[in-house]
Parts: sequence; C-alpha cells; structure tokens
Amino acid sequence: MKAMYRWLWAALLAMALVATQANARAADEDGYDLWLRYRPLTGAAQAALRAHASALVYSGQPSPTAAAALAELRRALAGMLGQAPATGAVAQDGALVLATPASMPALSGMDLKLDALGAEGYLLRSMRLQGRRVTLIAANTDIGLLYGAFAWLRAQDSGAPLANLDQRSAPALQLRLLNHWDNLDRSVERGYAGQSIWNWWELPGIRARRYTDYARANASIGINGTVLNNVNAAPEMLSPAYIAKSAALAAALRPYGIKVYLSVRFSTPLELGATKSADPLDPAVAAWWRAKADEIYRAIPDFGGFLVKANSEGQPGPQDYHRSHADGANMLAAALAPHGGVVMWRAFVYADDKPTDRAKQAYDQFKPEDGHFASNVVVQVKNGPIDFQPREPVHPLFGAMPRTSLMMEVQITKEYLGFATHIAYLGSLYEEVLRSDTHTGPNANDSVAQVLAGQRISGMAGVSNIGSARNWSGSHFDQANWYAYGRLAWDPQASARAIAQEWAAQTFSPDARVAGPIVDMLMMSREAVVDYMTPLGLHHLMGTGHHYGPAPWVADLKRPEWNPVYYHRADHDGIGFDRGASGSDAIAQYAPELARQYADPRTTPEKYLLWFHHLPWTYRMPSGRTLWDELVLRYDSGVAQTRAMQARWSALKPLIDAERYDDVAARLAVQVEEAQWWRDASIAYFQSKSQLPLPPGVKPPPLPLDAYKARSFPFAPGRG
Ligand code: BDP
Repeated sequence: MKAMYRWLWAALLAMALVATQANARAADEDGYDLWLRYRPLTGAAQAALRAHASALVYSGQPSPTAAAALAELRRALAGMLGQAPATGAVAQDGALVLATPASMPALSGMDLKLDALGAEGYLLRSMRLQGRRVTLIAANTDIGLLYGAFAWLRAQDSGAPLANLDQRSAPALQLRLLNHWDNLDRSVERGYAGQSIWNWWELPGIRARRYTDYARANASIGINGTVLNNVNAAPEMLSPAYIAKSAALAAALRPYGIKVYLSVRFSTPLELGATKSADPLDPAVAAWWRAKADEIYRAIPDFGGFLVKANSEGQPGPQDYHRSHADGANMLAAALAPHGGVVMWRAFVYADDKPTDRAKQAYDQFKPEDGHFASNVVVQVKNGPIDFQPREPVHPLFGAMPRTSLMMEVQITKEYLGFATHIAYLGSLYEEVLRSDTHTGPNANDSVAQVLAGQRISGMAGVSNIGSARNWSGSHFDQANWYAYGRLAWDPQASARAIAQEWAAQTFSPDARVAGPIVDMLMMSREAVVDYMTPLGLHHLMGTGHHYGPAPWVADLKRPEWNPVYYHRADHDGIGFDRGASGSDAIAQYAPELARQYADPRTTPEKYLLWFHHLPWTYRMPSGRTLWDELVLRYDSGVAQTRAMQARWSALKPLIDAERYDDVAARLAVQVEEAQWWRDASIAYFQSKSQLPLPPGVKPPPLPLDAYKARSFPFAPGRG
C-alpha cells in the first residue's frame, strides 16, 4: 500500500513537472528583436533590476542622440519591469544617471578620467552622487552615452551584478563599418536574408521604421558607419535622386552615431555622360568628382566617404588609363578632403591577364605603392589573400605597408560557409585572424589586431548579412555573426567565446542550461564547416558562381583562378598548392619569421598545410596517419561535429520558444545533410585522384562521383 502511494505521488509529481515545463516554454519569437529583447523579468531578477533602475536622471535638453539613449533605457526597463521608470534631473537612490561634462558640469571635477574615453568611450560606475547611491553612465559625448546605455543593458541582460559596476571602454578602431552589397533593384550580392533592407524605390519619401531598429541594433554593438550599396556599384548611385535617398537614410541613422558612406564606380562621370574619360589625371574628371562631393555634402553634411572596388573582377579603375591605384584613390581623396571624408580603396584585386598566383596579386600591386596614398585614403584589405574562405592564413599586406593606413574587411554574410542555412559562428574566424601574429610592427610580433589599431585611419569593415528577412539575417544564429563582428570591431582583443556567451544570454536566455549549450554549438560550428568543406588548408572548392556546395572537379571556367582545380591541384601523386620557393613563392610576401615557418611543411600549422604545400598522399602527418587518411577523417569529423550540434539543440527543445526552436532545428537538419554531401562528394572526387582505399571502418560515399558532379543549382541565391 505504502509503495503504491509512493508510486502515485511520484507519478503526480512527474505530471506536474511536465505541465509546468510545458507552460514555461516561452512565447514564440520571430527574431526581429535580435539581442535587444527586453522580455519581462520576474522574482529576484526583477527586484534586483528595480533596485538599480529606480529612475532615469538626465539634466538639460537632450540632443537626438542623448534622447535615443534615454528612450532605449525607457523601452528596456518598461519591457523588463512592466513600467517605464520616472525621469528627472535630480539623483535619487537607485537611479541611473546619464551625464556628459556638458549636461553636468560637476562631472569634470570628479576625477573620472574622462579624457581617456575619447569621443566614443563610456564609463559605468556604481557610486554616490549628491549623497545618493546611483549608477553613473558617463561619457564625453552623447554618442558615448548611447554606447554606455547599451553596455549597461548588456551587463544586465547577461546577468552581471549591477551593484558594483566599474567598467570603462573606448573603441580601439575608428571606423567600424558595415558594407552592404546591396543593389539599387534591391537584390543583394551574396545576400541570403531576403531583399535589401533599403527600399530604394520608396525612399526618400517613405522611411521604414526598420531603419531605426537597424540603427539601434548597430549602435548597441558600436558600429558607427555603413556603406549603403554594393562594391560592384552602379553609376546611378551618385545621381541627384539617389543622393536624396541616401540623405534620408543618413537622417534616420544619424542620432545613433552611424555615418553613411557610398560605394562608387570609378567610371561614374564617364558613364553618366558628364566627362569624356574617367582618367584620374584628367582635370575635367577631377573637377567632376569635386563638384559631386560638394553636392553630396550639401545633402549629407556628415557623409563618411567613398568605398572603391577598382580594377578588380572587371570593374573599371585607374589602370585602364595606365595610372596607379594611388593616382585613382588620391583624386577621389582630394574631392572629399575639404569635407573631412575618407576613401576606402579596396586591395581585393586580381587580373586574368596575370598568370601569377591569385593569392599574391594584392601584395604585388599594393606594396610598391606604400607611402603614395593621400592621408585620407585607407586601403581596405580582406582578412585573407584569396577570398573569405572558411579558413585562410592572414593577408600578407597586414604590417607590410607602414606608410599607408590599412583597414580589414571580413565577410559577415556566409558566401562560402553555407549561406544562411548552416550554423557557422564567425566570431571564431575573426578572433583567429585578429590574434594572428604578423611578425611586424613596433614590437616585431604585432597581432593583426595591434596592426589595425596602430593605423592613422584605423578600422574594420564587415560585409553585411542583413536583409529584409523578419529575423534580419536569414537565420537566428546568423545574428550572432553580426553581433560578434560589431563587438570585435570595438575591441579586437575581445574573446569570441565571451562574445558568444553575451549573445546567447541576450538572444535566448542567461540561464546556463540554455546559454551553455548554445555557446558550445557556436564554438564548435566554424571548425565543423572547415572540416566538412575545406580541411587542412584546402580552399575555394565551392560550386561555380553561386559558391553553394562542393565542386572540387570544376576545371572549365574561363579564368584559371576561378576553377577549384587551380587551388587544390590534386593528382595521382598528391594534393595542395605549392606556395613555397619551388612553387608560386607567395610565402616570400610574409615577414621573414612567418616565411620561415611556412616554408617547411613540418613547421606549417596543420590548418594551413595544403594552402602552402603540395604533398604526396602518403605524407606522414603529426598524427602518424597518411595525409590521405587524415583528410578522409577530417571530412568525417566535420559531419560528426554537425551531428553533435544538432543533438545539443534537440536537448534544448523544452527551453526555447517553438518558433525559433523549429526554425533552427530545420536548418540543422539541412546542415547535417549537406555536411554529409560535402564529405561524400569530396571523398569521391579526391579518391578518384589518389586511387587509395579508405581507412578501415570509413564508409564509402553512397553515390558514384558522376552523380555528385551532375547536380546543378541554377536558382541558388545571392548572385545579386
Ligand atoms: C567575392 C564575391 C563577389 C564580390 C567580390 C568582392 O564572390 O560577389 O563582388 O568578392 O569582394 O567573394 O568584390
């Protein structure tokens, strides 16, 4: 009898638990709110927040930027506490006080070392003010206040204790930009999140509310500029009608500290019929650009400047007139200089009439021009020497042009990492690049982060993954890449894992049972993609044009360096690209220390092995396995890691709202399938070269190679 009662009791308890769990499953979310969700708090969390946000204090008439900071805090507190806090000018216990030396002159006498915060930094400090216990958010400027407000919200959302705050932060880089590859017809080159966020047709009259939410999200992670249009730019971008449209966007973004920049086509005046050439040394051409810059600044007084893709992939440029990159950049720079604008001149150049290794061409062209660029030109260099691959060694130009400002361009959109379908956390990729030692610089071993921070004009650009999709990025997890990019552009020394933790806490929940597994998934995701797509330093093996799926066999494209076979060079004897002295000698472009390391396969990091070396299939790896066996096992490991991510997510089902859970689960199912496809197709192809048996226990690809080759994807997205 007693036993039966006990059983009944246990059964009831279990039912009750299931019921509360079902009730506790959060309400559906569509992802629009990003990491700025401000969902209602309960119990102790609510009481704690209330105690540290009893009122909002600000004196004086707020500028639009200070007003945005106050509005964000009001919105967040109303969301989390159920009611907006009182606003006033007098400190009270538990108040959040926002102040700059201009709004509160007393601040200057308080020994807060505000000077060190510069024009964009902030401090958060729990302290006594006018005898009251308050949290001070202080900055030299209103934009610093806005960044401080978001930092305070981030601290609170991530579950940090609010009682003893003492944080100060200032950005390490000046330009923290998004690059939109958005076309005027609203298509997006390499975009997987719907149409362009910019509704060019309806602008300037109709200004979507989303533009303001875009600005809030960017300001929350410190992004301070945006290039509105594709680097493959249309000349019409500089027509009066489109300048007016850009001006409307600039007005929406301005209160959030975000400047607008434009990509320009080098031949614009010629194509608009205003000049007879686009020669940068033709006075008529230079005069046209000067007048155009004046016109832009009349409409957008704080316009940031131009981004230029010239003499690259068929785009026009100064070399069409036998002029140098510096000639082209300096002519545009002269037009912008009177207004304080900059020219971001891209180093992503390669030409089909040059038989040189594509990885060498940017360095070959730009290094000799070091010191020739005007002071308001910054050369924008991709993170690696080829093109946004899942993994590349760093670009040899970092640290190699001491008399030229260099900034780094990374891709946030995942052109080569599974579009918006696969989970691949790019925080890990950015961190790997930023921490790479260039063996240059004042200390002889500066990391890329240090090299970037030391530039006269410093910055990073991220090719945006934002579109008109309701969840902004096409998938919930891709929001993490936007977030991580912004946080690392602010602090290039920050940790990708810590950023993943912040993002997961804010976007899903600070509860360790939720955030923990999500951080694990993020942190394993990029390596998984590398392993099932391009392990051991392989690169550029993706399908033609769209870059979707495996196509290592492609050999028939017009330009040699568009063909995957150009990059892997697999034959019966071996695999890999010899970039040493016996090959293209790209290694010689690196600092001597690095060049020495990369010259020998034994000292080359395994992750870059086939990037720098062509090796026999029987080459002995440090693991003791042959290169062939190791390669096959890497493919398998990529698939296994993807399955592990899927398992982690499945276990989270009771703790995540159904809408987001289902969307992520569906994408993970596709990712597992496609990881398997990558693995099978790649092994089938490389085995046709190596003619070697698979290691024991490894499953052969289920289909013959021709079946993989036969797949085609004429409607794959992202081709602009
Ligand atoms: C490549 C893209 C191409 C871009 C180019 C660039 O495939 O669509 O136009 O980069 O950065 O990765 O200019």
